Amino acid sequence: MKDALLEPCLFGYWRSSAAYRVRIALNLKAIAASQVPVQLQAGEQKSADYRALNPAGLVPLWREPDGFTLAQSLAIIEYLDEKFPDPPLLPDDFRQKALCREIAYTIACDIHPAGNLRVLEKLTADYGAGPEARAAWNRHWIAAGFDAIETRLAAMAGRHAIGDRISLADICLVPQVYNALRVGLDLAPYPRITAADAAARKLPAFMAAAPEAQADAP
Ligand SMILES: N[C@@H](CCC(=O)N[C@@H](CS)C(=O)NCC(=O)O)C(=O)O
Repeated sequence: MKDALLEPCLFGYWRSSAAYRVRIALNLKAIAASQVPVQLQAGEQKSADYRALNPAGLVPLWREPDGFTLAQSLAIIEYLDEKFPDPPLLPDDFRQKALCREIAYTIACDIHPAGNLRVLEKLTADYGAGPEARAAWNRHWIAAGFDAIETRLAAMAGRHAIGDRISLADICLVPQVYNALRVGLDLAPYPRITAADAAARKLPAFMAAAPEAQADAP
C-alpha cells in the first residue's frame, strides 16, 4: 500500500464498486488525485495501518494533504461536489435531486452492502456458502434493488438515469451494473437500467474509471 502525501489520494481497489463511483466523480470534475491501491483480496483493508486511516476497514477513503480524511463513497462525492461544483452531480430541481438520491441510495444502502466481500466471507465462514451460492445471493439482492429502480426509471424520460444530465444516479448505477454482470444477473428485465448504463459508460470519465483501466487491475 503505497501512499502519496503531496496531493489528495483516493484509497481504493480496482474492482471496488464504491471506489469506482468516486473515480467517476473525480474524472467528471477533472480533479487530480493519486490512486492508492488497497489489496482487498489480501486483506490490506483490515491492517492496523489502514484502519488507522479508516477505522471501518473499507474502501474508498479520501485523504487530503493536510490530513483530512473521509470515508463513505457518497459522502466523498457530495463533499467533492460542494468543493468543486462544476459540473454539478445533482440535478438543480429539488424533486429531481431527491429522486436522484433515491436511486443512488437504493444502490449504495440497499443493494451494495448485501454483496460486499466481508458479507460474502461471513456467508462462507458460518454457512459454508460456495462460489455459486454467493453469486446467487448477490443476484437476489441486486435484482431486488434493480426491480425497484427499473420501475422508477421507466416513469422518467431522458438519455441518462435522471433526465439528460449525468448525475449521482448514473455514478452509482454503472458500477452496480458491472457487479451484476460479474455475478451473472440477466439484465433483460431492465431495459432502462441497461440503456442508462450504456449511455454513461461510453463517456470518457466513465471509461477511465472502469475497473479494467486501473493500474492495480491484473
Ligand atoms: N458504504 C460504503 C461501502 C464501502 C465498501 O463496502 N467497500 C468495499 C469494496 S466495494 C470494501 O472495502 N470491502 C472490503 C471488505 O468487505 O472487507 C461506501 O459507499 O463507501
